[in-house]
Amino acid sequence: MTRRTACLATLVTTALTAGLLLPVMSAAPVRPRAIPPQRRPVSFQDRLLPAPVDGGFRQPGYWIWCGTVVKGGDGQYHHFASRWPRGLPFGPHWLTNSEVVHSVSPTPEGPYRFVGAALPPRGAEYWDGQMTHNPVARRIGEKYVLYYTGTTYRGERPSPGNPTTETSPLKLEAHQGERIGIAIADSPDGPWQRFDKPVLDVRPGTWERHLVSNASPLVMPDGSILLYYKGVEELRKHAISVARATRVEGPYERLADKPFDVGVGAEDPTMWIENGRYHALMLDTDRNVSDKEIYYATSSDGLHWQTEANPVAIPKTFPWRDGVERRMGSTERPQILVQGGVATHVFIATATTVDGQRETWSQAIPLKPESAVPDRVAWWREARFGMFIHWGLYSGPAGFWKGQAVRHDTYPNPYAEHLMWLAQVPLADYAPLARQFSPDAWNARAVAAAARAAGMKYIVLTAKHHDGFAMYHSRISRYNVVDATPWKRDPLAELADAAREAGLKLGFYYSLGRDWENPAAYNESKRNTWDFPNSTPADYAKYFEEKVIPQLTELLTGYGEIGIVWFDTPEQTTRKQSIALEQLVRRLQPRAIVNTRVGNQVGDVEEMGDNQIPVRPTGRDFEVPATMAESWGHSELDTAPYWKSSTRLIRHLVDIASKGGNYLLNIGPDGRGAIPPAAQERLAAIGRWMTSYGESIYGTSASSKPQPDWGRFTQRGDLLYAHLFEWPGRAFVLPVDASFIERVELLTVAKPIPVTWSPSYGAAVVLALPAAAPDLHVSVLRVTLRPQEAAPK
Ligand code: H79
Repeated sequence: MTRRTACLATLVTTALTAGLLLPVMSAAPVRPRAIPPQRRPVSFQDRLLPAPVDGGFRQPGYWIWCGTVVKGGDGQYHHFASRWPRGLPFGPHWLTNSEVVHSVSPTPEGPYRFVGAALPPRGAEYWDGQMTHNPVARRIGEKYVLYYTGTTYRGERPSPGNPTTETSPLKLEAHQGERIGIAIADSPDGPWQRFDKPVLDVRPGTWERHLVSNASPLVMPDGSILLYYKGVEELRKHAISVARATRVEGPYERLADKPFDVGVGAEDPTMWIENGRYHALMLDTDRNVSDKEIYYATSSDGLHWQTEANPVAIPKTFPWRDGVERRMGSTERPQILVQGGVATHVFIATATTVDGQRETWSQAIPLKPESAVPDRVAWWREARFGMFIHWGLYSGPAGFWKGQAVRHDTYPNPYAEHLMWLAQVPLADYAPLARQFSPDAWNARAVAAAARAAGMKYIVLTAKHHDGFAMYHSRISRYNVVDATPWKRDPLAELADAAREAGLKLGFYYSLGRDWENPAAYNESKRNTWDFPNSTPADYAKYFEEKVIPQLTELLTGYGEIGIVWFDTPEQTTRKQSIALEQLVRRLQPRAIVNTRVGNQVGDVEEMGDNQIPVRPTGRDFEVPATMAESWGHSELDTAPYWKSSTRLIRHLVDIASKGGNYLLNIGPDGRGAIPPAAQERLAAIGRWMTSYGESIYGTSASSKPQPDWGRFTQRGDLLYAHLFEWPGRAFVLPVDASFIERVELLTVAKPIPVTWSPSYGAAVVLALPAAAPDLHVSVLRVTLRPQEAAPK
């Protein structure tokens, strides 16, 4: 602490004790401001529009790779790509026989019509005399520029009658000779001026001593050029770095001595500037996050790049305009087309194998602007309140096994849905519970109606809990509610219909890292050791591929639109598996939210710990899953004292909304499928409160006002809601400066009652309130703020 601040601190303390602080603070009253959770960066994948089936560029008889497009002064789109004869195997002949060719189309997406070779072989005596490859076309100032990789070698060019091999001296010579060059023209039709030297050469003795290739220029607003490129130290050891030039011709000077960290093993970047940020697409060569797919990174300075937890930008299966799902064999070499500051298309080098025949081409994928990407969390943020339903084979036993209450060393009243694990019930004894499962009181319509009446906007049902039993009609496991019970009904299907009729969103819960029925579902501490003592960590992948992925596919395709996929207990799940799950959801239900319990920081909304309300806003969208008593599944051990009062539940809802989050409140239907009376009473009480005061919850955000002792604030636009947990009596000091207040009303069951107020000292007003609280649980004051002067955001 400096002396000056130390002095100030003393002054403040003195002022506080003397009751003088308020006038000091009133100097600069702060207008209450809604603080919505930060929107996550737009994921590139959400920008992909369906790809035209006949778009891009292909040419019979040739391998086509690395497409790049620039718009010409003629209004045409000019596409440059590498090609080499199909009569030669793809590799290593891209390295010996590629040449950059030119094609043209009136539209960016093509199909492009072949024009001719732009950079044909010009003789082994030139550095790029035998091969030109990986073009990137840009308009820089008045010139058109092709950045490309070139090489040369002695001897004959291989030909269909005389191919070369991966290990031939010729191939190695061509590989080691790779350098980065430029060609310049006044028009995309050429003629292209080439140079005697590459613009970027190797640096002996460094990480880029073997070769440099695959350049990606980023033209900066000041006209300078950042040139990203790949350096190779030795075979299969490559990295990305960046050089800079103030003129196209160079010199290009390295900005760093070392390659930079792009977070994931990366190759072939394409970089651009959009909406004031740097963007990059690269290839996940190390298969760290994907099956060698294209991923996305952003940067604020072009040098330090960040990726999202799930950075996959262009999955191998992407949407096609004819609606047919195709999985590409390869998707590489992304190149971006930016028009008027907006990325409008991405071009990728694409390969598929059809009937044993490999085909490659340059594919165009149109893009939405970032601003047009809908926020899949919007409805959820508006909803603020949902119903969780824990229901399964454990609901009948309700916390008892063989007549004994099931307890745990440290919990006298543990979760009833963990029965199988807590009592170490062998599968042979647990599975027969299904034969007694005949819940005659289950009524999906009544459940949806109860949720709706409570003011809830979405319902999440346990499709599979830790016991591994599917509460829906699974076709890949007979251990499910339709095939294994006399009841033979699918409650998820019934709830999906009922929710839709009631205007509620549907979600399902899926226990990811625990499955006590599946022998391969390894889990460090919560696995079924009594039936499957020999499972090992390596088994988890088998369980993941053979149960998790197939069941999620069923759940995502068989029940109509899904609002949220609610994963739990990721535990053994690897980052790649978490990403694969999110990718599966994106592909099958692009509008569905994924919670963060998919694991490894992946997901749209942050799932807080069970019954854990954060102390302050988290800065992200979050949800608190919570119980009315102790257990999630119905439990006879949840006796009256365990149940939280309606008042407490309503205050939790308010508290969570005041921090910008959602409340997912659980009910545990019993073995007959009935909602226990204690839960019904609470739902009804919350519903009555929400009917009168719901406007203070739905679509609100946290308020910038500090949390008061007497309750909470929520805010929506110019409406500030003060939730009073304790009724203050007739005079109440509301800590909002008089100059910001237009109107104050007390919300009631009937109608809002105007409240008179008088400016007090400092940034507060004194309200004249009735003597008695208008509401038993939480009373609500609605403060209408004066419309804000046009202020910068
Ligand atoms: O589905 C609900 C829970 O069953 C699940 N998450 C919510 C949404 C959950 N799984 N594990 N946990 C919560 C935490 C595990 C707690 C435990 Fe215990 C503590 C397991 C053993 C000790 C309490 C006491 C539960 C069983 C015994």
